[in-house]
Parts: sequence; C-alpha cells; structure tokens
Amino acid sequence: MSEDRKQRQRAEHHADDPREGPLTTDQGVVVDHTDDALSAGERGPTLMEDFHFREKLTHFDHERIPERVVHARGAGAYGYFEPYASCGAFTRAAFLQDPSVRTPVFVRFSTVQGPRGSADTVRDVRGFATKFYTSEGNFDLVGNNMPVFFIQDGIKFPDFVHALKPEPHNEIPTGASAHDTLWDFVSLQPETLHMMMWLMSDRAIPRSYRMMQGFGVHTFRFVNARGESTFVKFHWKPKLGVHSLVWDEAQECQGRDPDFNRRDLWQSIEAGEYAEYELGVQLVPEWDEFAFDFDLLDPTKIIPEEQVPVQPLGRLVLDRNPENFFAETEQVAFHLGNVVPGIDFTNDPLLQARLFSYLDTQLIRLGGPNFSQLPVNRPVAPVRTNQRDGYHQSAIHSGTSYSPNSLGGGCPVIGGAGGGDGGVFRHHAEHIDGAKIRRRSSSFQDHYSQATLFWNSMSDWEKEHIVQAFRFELGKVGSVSIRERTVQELSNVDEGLAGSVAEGIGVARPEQPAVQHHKLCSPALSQESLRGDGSIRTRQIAVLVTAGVDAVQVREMREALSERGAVVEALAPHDGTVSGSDGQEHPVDRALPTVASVLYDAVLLPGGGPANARELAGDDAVIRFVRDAYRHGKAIGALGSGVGALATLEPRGLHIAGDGAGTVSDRGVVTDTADGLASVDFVHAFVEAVAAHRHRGRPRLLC
Ligand code: HDE
Repeated sequence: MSEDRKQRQRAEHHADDPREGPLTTDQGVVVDHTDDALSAGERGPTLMEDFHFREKLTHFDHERIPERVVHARGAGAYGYFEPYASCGAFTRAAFLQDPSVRTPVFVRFSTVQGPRGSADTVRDVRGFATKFYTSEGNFDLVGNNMPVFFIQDGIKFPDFVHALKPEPHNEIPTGASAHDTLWDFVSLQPETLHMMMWLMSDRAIPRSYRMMQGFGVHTFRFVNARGESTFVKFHWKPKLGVHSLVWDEAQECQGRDPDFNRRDLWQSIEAGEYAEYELGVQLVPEWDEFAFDFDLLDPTKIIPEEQVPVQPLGRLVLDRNPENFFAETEQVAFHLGNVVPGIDFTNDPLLQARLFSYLDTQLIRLGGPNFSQLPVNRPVAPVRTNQRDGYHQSAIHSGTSYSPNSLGGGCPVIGGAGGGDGGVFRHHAEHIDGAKIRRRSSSFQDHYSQATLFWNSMSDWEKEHIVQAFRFELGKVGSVSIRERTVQELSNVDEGLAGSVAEGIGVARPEQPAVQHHKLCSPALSQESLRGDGSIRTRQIAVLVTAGVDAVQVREMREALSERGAVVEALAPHDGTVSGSDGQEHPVDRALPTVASVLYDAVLLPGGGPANARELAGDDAVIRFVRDAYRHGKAIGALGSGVGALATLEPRGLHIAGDGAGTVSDRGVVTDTADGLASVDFVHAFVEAVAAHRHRGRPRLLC
C-alpha cells in the first residue's frame, strides 16, 4: 500500500488493516475459532459465556440504521472542485477564489421514492448532493437533476411524500409514481404541475448519473467581501451531455440490471473515466429582485436561461470510489444549513423548511448529535466548539466547554474579535418587516405559465415521450375522477397535451382551460440543446461474435472504438471462447443470455463468412439483441457477412449496403459489405452514429 494511501486511511479513521494480524473481538482479543459457537458438548446447548459469539451476533443485529425517508437509494463518489477564476466580485467564499486551489468533494446521487434496495432506472427525480470540504468549513449543495420542485412551502412536504410513497395498505408500488395517491395529490395541488412535466419527461430516466444536469433549485445569495448580496441559482452541467434512457429500456433495465446507474458510475471511475460537470450560476442583482413575472423565491419556477444566462464558474471531477458503501455513502449527512462565508439563504419557504429538516433527520438516522465526526462528514477545516458528549462521541475534549470562560484562557475565542473577519460567517443583514401570517404570497399563484413554457420548449420526440409517460402513469390510476381531474389540470398547460392524454386513458377531452396559454419557449430546456462534447467516451458497444467471426476485423474495430474512449465487449451465445476465421480461439467477454441490448449503447455485427452470418441470424438472443437496439434507436453497425445477417433482422425500410456499395449510413444503421478490415469511412460513420446517441427517424421505434 502506498504511503499516501496509508496516511489517508489513518486520517480518515480507517479500521485496522485485516492483513496485518489475526481476527480479534471488538476488544482486540485474538480469536482462534469463528465457525462454531461454544457449547456444552458436541451436541449440547450453546453457552452464554461465549462472548465472541454474542458480540458477533449482537453487532450483526444492529447493522442497519434507518434508511433516508426520501432519497434512500443512492451512490456516491469523491472528487474535487476547482474554480476557473476568482468569483470575488460576487462571493467571498474561499473555495471560489483561486483557480489553483482544489476543494475536495463527496457527491451522492439518488432516487427519491424507492427504498435502499429498489432499482436505479425507475421514473423519478434524481438527487445530486455535493459536500464541498472547503478551508472555511463544509458547504453542502443539496440539489436535484430537475430545476424546480413539487411544492412551494416545506410544510406540504410530508403530504407530498406520503402521497408519493407506496400506498399505505399494501406498500405498492416500489420506486414508482404511477399510483392513485400521488395523482390524487397532484390533481388537487396545481403548484406541482411544472415539476410533474419534468417528471414525465425523459429527465426522470437518466442514462447515467454522469449524463444528467444538477440544480440547486432555490434562489440562494452570494455575498462578497463588501457585504453586497447577489441572488444566485446553481447549475451543474455534465461534460458528456444530458442523455436519457427510453421508457421501454428503463423498465427492462430494472430486471436486467437494477444497479444500472450505480454500476455505471462505479465502473467508469474504476476505469479512469472520471465524471465531470461544470458549475454555472445565474446571477441576479438585488435591485432586479422584482424584474421577473414570477417570484424568485418560488421554487416551482426557473429563471429562463435566455433571460439570465448561466455563467460558468468551475469544474467538478469525480475520480475516486468510496471504499465502504455504508461508512461513506450511507452515512454521509447533507444539510442545507451547511454554508460558508459568502453563501447565504433567501426566504424561499421551501428552503427555509429544509434548513430545519436535514439536521433533524440526521439526528434520528445517525443516532445522535456527533455525526459530523464521521470521516465522510468531517470538515477539513479545524473544528473548535463547546459542544460535548452525546451518543458516539469520538473526540476526546479537554478543558472548559463554556463561553465566556477564564479558566480555559477564554478559548476558543470568538472569530473576528480582532477586527478582521478571518473567515467568519456573518448572516446577511436582510431587512425584514412583516406581520405573522399563514398565507402564500400572491406572487406564488401562477402555476401554469412555466409548465407551458416547458412543454413549448420540447422537441417533437420529447413531447411524444411526455404524453406516453402521462398515459402510462394515469393509466395505472384506478380512480376515474383522479384521471379526469388531472387531465383537466393539464388543459391549463396545453390543450393538445391534455387531449392526447385523455384519449390514451379513456376519459373525455377536458373542457375549456381556466387560463390562456402563451407561446413562449426556452430552447435551453430541451435535451436537444444539451448534447455535450459529442464524444463516444464510456459508451458501451456490444460486438456480437459467433464461430467463424473475422477476428482481425473485430480486433481492429475494438481498437478504433476504444481509442475514442468507448467500452467494447465481445458477446457470444456462450461464454469462454469462439473460434475465429483465422482458426484461433478468441475470448468472449460475456455470454448473451447474461446481458441484453438495454445495457449497451450500440451494437456491431462483424463479418466472417456465410457460417458466421447464418449463426448470427439464427440465434434468438442475437435476434432479440439487434431488434431491441434497433427499436430503441441505437447505432447499429454491420460489416461483411454481418450485413447479410442484419438485413434478415429488423431494419425494415432502411437503406442497407448492397454488394460493392461501400459504407452506407441510414438513420444510425451503418453497413459495409466489404470483407476484411473496416474502411476509414465505416469507422467514422459508426462513431458518428454512436455519438448521436439515438436515431429517431426509423419505422416502428420504441423511442
Ligand atoms: Fe430533501 N430531504 N427535502 N430535497 N433531499 C432529504 O435528508 C426535505 C428537497 C434532497 O444524498 C432528507 O438526509 C424537506 C428539495 C436530496 O443524502 C430529508 C424538503 C431538494 C437528498 C429531506 C425537501 C431536495 C434529500 C432525507 C422540503 C432539491 C438526499 C434524508 C422542504 C433541491 C441527500 C436526509 C443525500 C434528502 C427533507 C425538499 C434534495 C428528510 C423537508 C427541494 C438530494 O431531511
């Protein structure tokens, strides 16, 4: 083990290295037997005095802690953040000043509804929570992959979550929103509509955590060294672009690989393909607080990027997997109240409620007030408090624990006492004047305009997917009146949308909408505008090989694709090896029955001669694989005799290469009948097809 790593482990309170000595009890007593309990005679009763047995079982019985009420299922990674330049004009936050300073981070991605063991690819919001271990203390940016939220005031959160969670009598459905209680709530609470549009869009089924945006959602404040405040909305933008699964794929993934997103994050980091995001901000000067036709404090609203552009601040790189899921990903404790000097709150009522909730939840989940001493939660900044004792206290404090004191020399002294601000957090002195009331501001009353804005901004295929999602979800709702009420609400977003949904779920087209629709649109909201760097990095490409395959061609294609960062796997009807046309045995990466097209981004059918083509075209698993890839709009390549095999499969109505035609590329199906090494044209065309991610012009598509 490297000295670096040893030091880090020591610093992070790692357990003693199991390779450096024998098994012990929790007290450090060496044990010579752990397979049989101590008993009175070989067939006699177990003895109470067996402290090793009792300790082992007791510890096991206490292994679980309460899972998170929401966002229970997640996956995390460590990394760093570095700013591009100083942001001193807007914020004094130390970690946003110097491009040469890297701030360590831990990020946890999550789904909201399902329990810890639920599947990754369900239709749901994804959490995107980042802990910055800055030199001035921890800053937690606890965001989602959608820029708005379901409700405007945190007091509605228990109502919303009770409606979203499985039905109370039978605990169905797991990890899904298609059920009566959620839609009952939604249809009665119109402020949810904007977020429901996002939830019904493909943003709710991301291809990868590495390919989704993140948003702080609320309007926060930046405060600079002069005490001047600027409103700020935080955005994360993934370098690889924003890409989604299609619904049919997402559903199959739940069975084929319930850990699809978690595995993707883990494997790419292990492979050195680090997830990367750009942090951007929308800044609004204080004097523009009322310049919008919505309220900046309303978390069901975005600031359209066309109105206030997102300014890039820096980049986040996730480059290290946790070593122990429980110790790190499960025990990480985010809290919206963890801010550093230079970042402050606004009066967004949802944000204000969260300021209470996160600390409270950690107290029950992590069993006491000392959770910030856990390695994953511990700040890198020094901690000197007068807080003492409590469950799981692991610091050994000495001296006084009150202030003021003289016996401890007055320590710890109050920050900034000497005049300078020395990294002191001072709450922004916002002027507040108002009566105590329980009333939603009238500036929060428009629930439809931005839902319409979102709908207007979608491309045709995105609209189609949203309609299908509403039809699926409401089609699972038993109560006809809830279906009708929801469709009536949707008519306030768009009559065409409401009509199409009504038709699909067998209810009457709604009556006149209650509001007038506008035609505004924000192109930045469409996934069409978020395609990323256009590379094929980390894309999973399946090469279907059978006996007689042209192994040299496969090797060359594998090299060409891997060089561009793709992950290439040879799949065959069986595991082990296949014999190539060169007479040699070639290893198979995976057997087709253990995988499925939904786990890959593209497929290649190489050449090899008539026997190879016959075998490819005659294998049920191959047929299903190619058919699914085709219907899901994925890139398909075929070379030599592989083209013949492909032509007998799905791609009806497409232009497939005939003899001597060279490379032909039609809606993501790239073919070349030439035998031997693939031409440069073919490689380029196939790479381009993979980079495009989906090809939507094909007949009989499921995407
Ligand atoms: Fe959360 N939320 N939330 N939430 N939230 C939790 O905290 C809560 C909200 C978000 O990976 C809980 O530690 C209330 C918005 C993420 O550990 C809990 C309200 C946004 C995570 C809680 C909201 C989020 C949580 C559950 C309304 C996006 C996972 C366990 C006032 C901006 C963090 C926990 C992780 C987790 C409460 C609304 C994001 C119960 C009361 C809005 C990403 O404290």
